[in-house]
Parts: sequence; structure tokens; C-alpha cells
Amino acid sequence: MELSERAADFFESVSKAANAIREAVKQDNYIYVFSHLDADGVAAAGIIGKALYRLDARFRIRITQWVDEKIVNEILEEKPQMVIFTDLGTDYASLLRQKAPEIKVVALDHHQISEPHDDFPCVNPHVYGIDGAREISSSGIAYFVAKAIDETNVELAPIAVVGALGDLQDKYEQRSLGGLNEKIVEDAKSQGLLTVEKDLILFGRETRPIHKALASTTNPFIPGISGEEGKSFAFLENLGIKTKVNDRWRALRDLTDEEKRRLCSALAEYLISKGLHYEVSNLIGYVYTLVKEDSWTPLRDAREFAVLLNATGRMNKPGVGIAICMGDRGAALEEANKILEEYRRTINEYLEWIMEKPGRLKELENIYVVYGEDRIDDKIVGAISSILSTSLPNPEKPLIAYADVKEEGLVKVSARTVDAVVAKGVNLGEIMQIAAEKCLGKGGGHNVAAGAQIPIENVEVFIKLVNELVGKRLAGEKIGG
Ligand SMILES: [Mn+2]
Repeated sequence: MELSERAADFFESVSKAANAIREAVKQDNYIYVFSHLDADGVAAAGIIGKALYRLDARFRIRITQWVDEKIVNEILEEKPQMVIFTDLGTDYASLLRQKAPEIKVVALDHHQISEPHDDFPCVNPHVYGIDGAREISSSGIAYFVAKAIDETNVELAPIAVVGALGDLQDKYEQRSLGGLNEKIVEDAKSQGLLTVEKDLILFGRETRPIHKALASTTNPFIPGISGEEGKSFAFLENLGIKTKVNDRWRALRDLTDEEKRRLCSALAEYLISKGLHYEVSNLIGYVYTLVKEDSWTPLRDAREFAVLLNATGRMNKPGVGIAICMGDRGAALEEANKILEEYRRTINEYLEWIMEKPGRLKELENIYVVYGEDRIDDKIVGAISSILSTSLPNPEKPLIAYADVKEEGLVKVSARTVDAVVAKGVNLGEIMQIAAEKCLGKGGGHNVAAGAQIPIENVEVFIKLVNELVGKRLAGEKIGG
């Protein structure tokens, strides 16, 4: 079926959700918004927050890593008249409805759900045959709902683009966004808020001296250069690319086309010499620029903006990220910059810790495992697995990383792989779900990126099971049901 046909039903569910929210505000309902702590979740919360703010609604936003029974009980205590879940919680929405049928629920999420729900407004692309891992993210869904509430919210389109990039949905040709995300990009462009162009994809293209941008790039991961400012500086010197002109550092955007071409082919050669053919295609791609944002801020480049939002969520300061999505700059941006620095420091510390001793990253038959235990923050383990998954000796082996959540007696697991592995039949969302359920936990997510929470004592069994399940899928065996 064409996207336009599948999208028709999707947009019908969007308008149902928009109507329910508008109606609740009209009745002066107190609305509680729950969202996930990653960039997509923070962006989705910011978009819904702004839409509610514009309606003069009474609302509160809470960002969380997951929804479970404990959180459902906390919601019950708060006695909201409506709960909106974005980027998480759809399966718990039903439980909430059972326990308190008087509470209205809306769920806006792109994660695979166990069954379609029709007893409350639930917008989920998977129900309509739309791929929630690449065609639209939760901030995109939130955006369409916000736009259906009030056309003015079209100005939030760039935030939805940021969310989609934060969820690594740039899986189309040369790292472009496609599917329904493309409609959002068009909205943002037509409002004069966004430009899209092809360029080298280095992190901090707008904000950082070129050698720092090169060293900060982890997708693609360039061994010997990623994370190594000195070496990255030398690499540029060798190519005769000046890092400074008139005493001023140059950013990637200051390079001439010829210099960019020289840099690009040198990087490609370098990656190939390291056996990383796979990564070369990630060097050049579409760059999304929020043209109304000030130059030299991390909000100009949508991918950098996403990292900033993610940092606020992971470092327990999601309110700062949400405020920025809702339009705050000034002090909020200053604080966000500090959070971003701290986040980078933390991640580098973790990566160093993992590489320090061989036993911390182990290669099994079908997967890699990072034993984060009580050393890695469970909120940051996902970022660590994303970064490491692009730099493995064998990138076609999925990676799982885990960290203890001591106070809950759980471990949080994060799993990542590449599209080539998905093409061979491995769906990490499915594998996390099956393995976690067998270990008395919960799991799920997308085919390339998924997660689980399981009781601490079952972690060894869980790892063994995931290793087996991946092997079975690679051998073409069925594993579900
Ligand atoms: Mn998401």
C-alpha cells in the first residue's frame, strides 16, 4: 500500500487525539503529560507542552525512563483528568484505564505495541503499517497532533525534525529523513525555518573548530580520530587544511568546497584502510539547519540540537530541554550548554572505563556485551551502546549493554544493531521482549534499537538467551509465540 493510503488512517487517529485534547482543555481538565527521557521524548513533550500552553491549559509534564505499575499508581495519586503519554507507556495506558476509567488517556507513540488499542485515542504508526523506526517518531506524531489542534503549531515542525534525528530515523538515502518525516521537513522548510543540504556530516558543523568537530564525530566512528582532538588536528594539518584563519578557528561551514572534498576523500580512504567500508557511506549526507537559530549555538544543526535534548534528559535536567523546545533561549540555553559539556565528559569517562579492561566488553558467538554493572548510569547506557555499536570490530553483530538499577533490583539493558543485521531477520525489539519475559522482566522497542529491564539475578541467563535468539534468527528460525 502507498504511504498516502496508510497515512489516511493514521491521520484519522491524529485528529481523534487532537479532538480529545481540545475537548479536555475546554472542560478545564488538569492534564498530566508523560514522556520519555531521550531526545525524541523531550521534543515530543516540548511540542505537546507548547500546544497546551497556547490553549491556556492546566498541565504538568513529567519525563521518565519508563512506565511501570509504580508510575501508574503515582499517576492515580495525582488525580489528573487526562494523561497524555508520548514516546512511551501505550501498553500501560490500558492498565491505567482499568484502574481509573474516569481518567481520559491519549497515547502518542511510535514503539511497537503488543496489540492495537481502540478504547482510547492511540496514535501509533505500526498499527497502520507505517514503520515507526524510520518513517515517523513520537515527536513527529506529537507535531501532527499539535498541528491538528491549532495550525499555528506548524512552527514546531523543526522540533519534530530534531526528535526524529535524535531517534536516528535518517535511514533514507544519504542520511535523509523519509516517510511521514518528510512531510514535517516540508512544513518546516515552507515556514522558512529549516534548510536541507548535502554536506560532510561532522558533529558540531556550525559550532566547533573543525578539528574538534572531527574529534566529536562518533557516527561514523573514526578510530584514532573520534575522541582524539590532537590526532584530528594533525590529520587536518597533513591535508593542508587550515584550522585557523586570522586567529579565528574555522568551523566545517567555513571550509571551501574543494577543502571539504579533500577532507572527505581522505576520511574515506582512512576508514577503508581500517576495514570500515561500511562507515564510508555515513560521511556525507543531508544536513538539517534550523536557520532561525543563532550561529554558533548547538540549536542550528538539528543533529546537534538532538544531542543537547538527549543530554538534558539523561543528566536529569529534562525541564531545560523542554523549555528550549517550547521557545526559551537565554538562560535556558546557557544551562543546556553546561549540561551538554557534562554529558560529554561522562560519556568519555564511561568509554574509557569500558576499554580499560578486556572483560568489560565481551564478544560472544552472536552478540557483544558491555558489562556496565553498577559503574555505568542506567540512563546513559543507551548512549554508550549507540556509540559502541558503530565501532565494533564486527559491526554485523548486535551489541547489548547493561547497567544496574540497584534501588529497583533491576538491570537496564540497551541493545543496538545495524540495518544489515535487521535485513537478515534480526528484530531486536522482538528479541528483547521474548528474552526479558522469560527472565521475568519486560522488553521491546525497535528492530535496530531496543531495551529491557530484568531482575538483577537473571542477567546471566538473559545474556545467554539473547545470544541464542540472535543466532536462531540468523539461522532463519522462528522464535516467537
Ligand atoms: Mn522515540
